[in-house]
Amino acid sequence: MVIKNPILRGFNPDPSIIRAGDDYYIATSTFEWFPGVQIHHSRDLVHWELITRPLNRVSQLDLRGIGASQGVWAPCLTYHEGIYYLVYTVVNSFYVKMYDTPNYLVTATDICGEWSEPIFLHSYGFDPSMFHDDDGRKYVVSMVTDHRVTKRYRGHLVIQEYSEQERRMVGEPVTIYASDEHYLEGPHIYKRNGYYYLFAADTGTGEGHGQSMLRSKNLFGPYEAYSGNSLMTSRNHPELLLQKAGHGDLVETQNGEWYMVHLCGRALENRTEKGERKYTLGRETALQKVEWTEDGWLRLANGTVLPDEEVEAPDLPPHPFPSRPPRDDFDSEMLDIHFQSLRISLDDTFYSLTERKGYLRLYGREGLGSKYRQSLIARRWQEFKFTASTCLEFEPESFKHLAGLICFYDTQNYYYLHVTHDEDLGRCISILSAVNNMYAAPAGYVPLPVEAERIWLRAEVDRDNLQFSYSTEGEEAYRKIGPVLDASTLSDEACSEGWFTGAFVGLCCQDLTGFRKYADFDYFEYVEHT
Ligand code: 6LW
Repeated sequence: MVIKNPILRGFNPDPSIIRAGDDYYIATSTFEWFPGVQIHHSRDLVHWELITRPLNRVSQLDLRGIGASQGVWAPCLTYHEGIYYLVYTVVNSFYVKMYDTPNYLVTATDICGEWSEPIFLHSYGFDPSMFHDDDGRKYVVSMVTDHRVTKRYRGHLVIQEYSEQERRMVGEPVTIYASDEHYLEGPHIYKRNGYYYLFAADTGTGEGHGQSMLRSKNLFGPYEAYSGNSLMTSRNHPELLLQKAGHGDLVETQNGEWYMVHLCGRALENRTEKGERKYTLGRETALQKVEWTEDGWLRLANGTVLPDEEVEAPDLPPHPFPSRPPRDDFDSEMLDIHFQSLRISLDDTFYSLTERKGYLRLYGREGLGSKYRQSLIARRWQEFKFTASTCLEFEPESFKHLAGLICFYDTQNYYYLHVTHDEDLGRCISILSAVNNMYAAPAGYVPLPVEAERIWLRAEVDRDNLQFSYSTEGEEAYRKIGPVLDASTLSDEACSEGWFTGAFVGLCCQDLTGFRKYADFDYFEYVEHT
């Protein structure tokens, strides 16, 4: 068996991995998407399945008003004596140097069960990670930012003790790393053969990203850097499939094999004006086999520092999961786990799967620029080539009533094929595009036949091309609407407000009069093409 990278395709950055008995779990960042933190499960490191998102109540996570790519950053999952610990940052501001990065802890005894209310740790930096020392004491290490323009360390990591009994940080934060040359973030600490290892991402999350390692006999340092740093990077290798490799975390199998989970990205050749390649799929997660050297450092098992697309699987029994049908008919009373909502909780204040059996009813709410109460559910783009489609019934009475199929990056960047009403045309169809807040309607407004009850909508994405189609006579009668659109605008590099997530496709409904006009969607289908 081989591990095929990326293992978690589409927007799944900052992976943190644990093993609990024979089960492996990876937590990844979710930013402004709700519920917060994705957890995938595996038993063989080859097959992975999305199983839960722990931050699923507003009392745990209130993202209303939060900016694009803020919210939940870099969770760290650990498992100690039967308890799962999840620490994470909820970023409130980072567009200015004076970051607000409150860090929280939630715990659970069942990874899919109810997670606790959050415990506030501190706001001292981001990328918090919990380390459980042999004596049971717990520490949180984080990446401290510094707003002082003239006196700012590029990399500055601190560690502080956490008292489980008092449910708060205790003692003083101690700087364990400060450097103007090497920028380190995403720190994790492990203990092995008497050494504390500080494992951290270097050089930021772009194509220069890498993974570094330091060690010390003392938890509080001084830490000695590994001469083999970066022990993994795709830097200067634009030909590799897995770009941006870094932000790693380690796991040991039941049989003593070691693997490193890490962030990566797959580039489009289409570049921004600044010359950066674009990543519509956001930052993804890959896995590499690693091995310890005789002198107690770590290297990739392939003998290089370059991440592999195919990696030798561990010696574990295969454990595939059943594949999901591409079409969700909305026959279940539960929304499919792949859907997330924007900032607000996924609840019956804006959708219903029961009011009309077999349909998803979305009540129209705020506009696509709103950071508060949108009626939008969407899933990640996970491959360069896919088709997404839906069929809706909607009777708009005002141009302020809209419903349809959307390709979405953030509140400033999307392509929206929607049904609406126009005073002259009656019910009609249109595309609204937003590219860094520049609006256009590239197909104009096309009237729809009065007798058509159902409208089929389709988006076909092929790398940087997006073509919308629609039909009023069934799935056999699609006709194109609008030009081929530039899908690469929905990428980390092209979006100017936030740049950490990835493109989504989904369904939404707006009633800008405030009276909750609803639309009924019969299904949502997402099919990948290789
Ligand atoms: C993550 C940090 C980073 O917390 O991006 O560029 C942040 N570096 O490690 C969001 O993924």
